[in-house]
This record gives sequence, structure tokens and C-alpha cells, in this order.
Amino acid sequence: MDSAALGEHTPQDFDRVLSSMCTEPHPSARDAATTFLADNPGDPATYPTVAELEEGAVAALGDVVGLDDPHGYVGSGGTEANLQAVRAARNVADGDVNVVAPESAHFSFQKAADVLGVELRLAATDDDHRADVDDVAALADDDTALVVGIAGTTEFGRVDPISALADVAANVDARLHVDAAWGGFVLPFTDHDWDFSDVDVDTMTIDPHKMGQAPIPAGGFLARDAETLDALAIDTPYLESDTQPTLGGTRSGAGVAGAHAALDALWPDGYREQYEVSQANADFLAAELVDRGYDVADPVLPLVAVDLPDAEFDALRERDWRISRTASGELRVVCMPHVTRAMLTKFLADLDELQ
Ligand code: 0PR
Repeated sequence: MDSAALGEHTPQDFDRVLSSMCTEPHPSARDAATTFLADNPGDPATYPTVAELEEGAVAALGDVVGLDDPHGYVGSGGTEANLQAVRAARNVADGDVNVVAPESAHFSFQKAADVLGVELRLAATDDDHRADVDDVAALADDDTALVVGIAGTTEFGRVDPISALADVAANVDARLHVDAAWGGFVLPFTDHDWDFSDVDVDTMTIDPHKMGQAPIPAGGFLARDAETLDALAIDTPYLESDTQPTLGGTRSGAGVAGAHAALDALWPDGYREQYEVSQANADFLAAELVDRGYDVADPVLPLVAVDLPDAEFDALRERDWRISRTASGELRVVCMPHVTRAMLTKFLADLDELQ
């Protein structure tokens, strides 16, 4: 780094980052991002190469989520993709509509509801932090435009019963959106029913800039049908392209090229290996914490939530561990690619020293 303007500022070291959903990008994704910093996928007629890379990235994301002919784009992240899913459902439906999501849904749905003027109904979760299907069904009605299921929840890494939620959606003639922003790059290697080939899903969020090991910003919005993007399209009279379904106008060429390169390098074997390592790390950490007498939510995916007293949490933060809590207070350790067994062993040693 030779930029004097940065002074002493260096990027965050990942060796104590335990609760983030960001990670170090794959080296070829980093290179690709740097190369395409000034290309704008929002103007494909002027920047055709990055537009081609975006098509490739969307096709590759389709492979990850079991969709042969995916429609979508690489956006700024999960928040944008969730907002676009709500927007598409609202635009396809008539009149005042509502969205039903479990209370475990990421807060981006609150933003979407606020921006779009749509009512958000939050359903209860069960004892295992998964959407309570009966409560979702009780909240859904003729005005429900969208039912949301989460495949890999932010706080507990849980996978909602997506098939049952699809039935609820079908009963009220609503669309189904699956938020796999974080889980999308690990779920292909599990037995869960969550993707377009398993269930009648209409739209999905899957973020290359989380488990996909792409640089920020690289989010994924995918739809089964072209009509979804049509419902989002706005005329762009003075561009060579006619319409734009994206929320952003000028968009990140770095994100698009980075996502393309990460998928090219890692799908499927690299992601499978990473899933196996991350899941083994989560299982290791959970077992070590159980041995020490802590109450641990079983890591269904590579995310460990543990009930840790506030004093211990604060002391670990003072030792520079970058950790955060769930809304109900559990420490959450997200076993991202940069989280190694050695890091977890150091973390446990620090925890033991507090006793
Ligand atoms: N959907 C799910 C399931 C998510 O977990 C998140 C973000 C989003 C949507 C929104 O994605 P964007 O943040 O890309 O718009 N979950 C993380 C969280 O809120 C985001 C995060 C990432 C927070 C890194 C902190 C951090 O260091 O925990």
C-alpha cells in the first residue's frame, strides 16, 4: 500500500474476527475486482465486458441454487436483494399488500417494508429458532404478496421449513422468497430442501460477498421467471439499453468481476471443501463449549450460538475478539473461511483464562 492519504490506516486483520459474515476474498476474486474497478455493469452497452461477466456470474449462481435458466443480477448485497424481492411481489400483486416473514428474518425486510410502504407481518419461531409454519399460515391472507423463508438465519444459522412455507404461499396465491444470503454457499452440500430445484421458490437472495468469498459489494438476486425482472424494470430512455431492473444505477464492476472470479475458482469443489472445514470447526467449537458447561445451540450450519454471561462477553471483546450477540444475547461465532481451528483454539484459551 503506497497511498500516503491512508496514513496509518490499514484494513482490518481477520485473525480475531469471529461474528462477521464478511471474509477475506479468494485471491483471484481480489485481482478481478481490482481490474474492473472502473467498469459499470449498470451501462452494459458502454461496458460490455463486465456485462458479460455478470451474465456468467448469474449463470453460475443458478448452478449453485438449482436453477437452469436464472434471471437476476449481482447487486450491492442481501439488503438490496431482499428489497427487490418484496418490490417484485408488490408490483405483481394489486392493491395494498403484506409480506409474511419469520421474526428471525434479517432487519433488511424492515427496511424494505419501510421504503416500499408494505406491511410486514412477523411470525413466531419455534423452539429451534425456525419459522413456525402454523403462525405463518395464520398471518397470511388474501392480501399477502410474499412469504419469506430464511435458509441460514443471521443469528442461529437455521434453515426454515421451506417446502411447508411454499405450501402456505400457494394457499394464499402469494410468492415465495428464500433468503439464502449467508447460507447459499454451504447449503448445496447439505440435505436441506431449500433451492429452486427442491421447492417452488420464486426469488432468492444469495450473496457472493458472504460465504461466496467475493469482495464487497457482491450480492445476488435471482428469480425463476423473466416476469419478475419485468416487474422491476424501469425505462432508461437515454441509455442504449432500454430498461433497468436493478435498484442501483451505476453499479460495482469490482463486485461483479469479483463474484464471477470467486464462483469460477470455487464452485463446486472449493465451496464444498470450505463447507466441510467450516462445519467441522463449528462442531469442534460447539463441543468444546458444551464440555465447559455452556448452553450451545447445535450448529446446523457453520454458526455457533452460545449463551455466555455478559461479563465474559465483555472481557473477550476487551481482548480484541470481534464478536457480537444475537437479539436474545447469545454470542454468535460465524465460522467463515478465515475462521481457522487455530483461531478457535486461541479463543477458547482466552475464555479459559477468564475462569
Ligand atoms: N439476509 C441475511 C440472512 C443476512 O444475514 C444478511 C446480513 C442480509 C440478508 C443483509 O445482507 P447485506 O448486509 O449484504 O445487505 N447479515 C449480516 C448481519 O447483519 C451482515 C453483516 C456482515 C454484519 C458482516 C456484520 C458484519 O461484520 O449480521
